[in-house]
Amino acid sequence: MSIKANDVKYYKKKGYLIKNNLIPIKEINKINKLIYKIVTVEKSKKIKINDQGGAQTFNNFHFVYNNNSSKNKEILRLNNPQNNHKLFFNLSRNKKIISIVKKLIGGSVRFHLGKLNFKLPNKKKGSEIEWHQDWAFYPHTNDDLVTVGIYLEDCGEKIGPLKVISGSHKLSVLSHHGKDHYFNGKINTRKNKININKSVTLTGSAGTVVFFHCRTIHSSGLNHMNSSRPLILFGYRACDAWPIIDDGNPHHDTNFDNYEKNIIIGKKSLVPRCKNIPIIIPLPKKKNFVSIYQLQKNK
Ligand SMILES: O=C(O)CCC(=O)C(=O)O
Repeated sequence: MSIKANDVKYYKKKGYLIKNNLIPIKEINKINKLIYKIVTVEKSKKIKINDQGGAQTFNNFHFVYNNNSSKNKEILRLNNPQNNHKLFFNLSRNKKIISIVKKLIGGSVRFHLGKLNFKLPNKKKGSEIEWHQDWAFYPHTNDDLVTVGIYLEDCGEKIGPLKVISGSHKLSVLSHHGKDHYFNGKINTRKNKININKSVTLTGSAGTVVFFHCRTIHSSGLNHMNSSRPLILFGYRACDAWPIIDDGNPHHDTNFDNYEKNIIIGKKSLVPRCKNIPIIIPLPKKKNFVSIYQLQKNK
């Protein structure tokens, strides 16, 4: 399955696209079984977690926690699931997803990032995601980058679904810095006159896949249900979109071979395509920054 010209037009206008039931439920069930296994093993380990689980690097596979109790681990995220399990890796290279991504970002595709987010249950504070643009975290030489969200469970209003501001990818790049001038990974929506009452909630059944532009403003609220909400997020970029900073994902300065290995469609090239778009460098960061969850706690 690919997409039609109308879908591409819609994405270019609105900055997002939803494809219902793109991944068959059989495949989703297998992934959920694997997640259950991984999480059960992790929770049974009685080790004290320091600093939310440590910083992300392109080649690790690690958990991010809401607290550091060894008894009741509140898992917020598994970074780089594709690095350790074939099922996740295959999903990150899923033909249907990649053919859509190819059309949305213009022909070449390089894998950028993978994460499995768990939104904690019962309105537990700590896993809301405030309004932000992914672009603010990882500026590139052009903005042909797309984030892909894969729903592993039915995602209704109460489970803390993704919300987007339609058309916001066309706005200027907004400051994600706090009053103290540190990067805090969120937008002051009032100051920037972003009408969040007009946001679109991206609900969908398990197997639904959402695509959004790296500059689309998005967020997700509290989970009112009594189990964690899993969501896989994969990022892809055009092969000639070169990262300006090392964001802890495959990067040419850190490991060039690995950077090249992540090309899915397209040819190797050392020629970045530079687009005249505004960029704000996501620095300085407060010490011990681990994830968006921690960053956004800063005012
Ligand atoms: O987990 C979510 O609901 C959204 C996550 C998100 O926007 C992010 O990790 O950048």
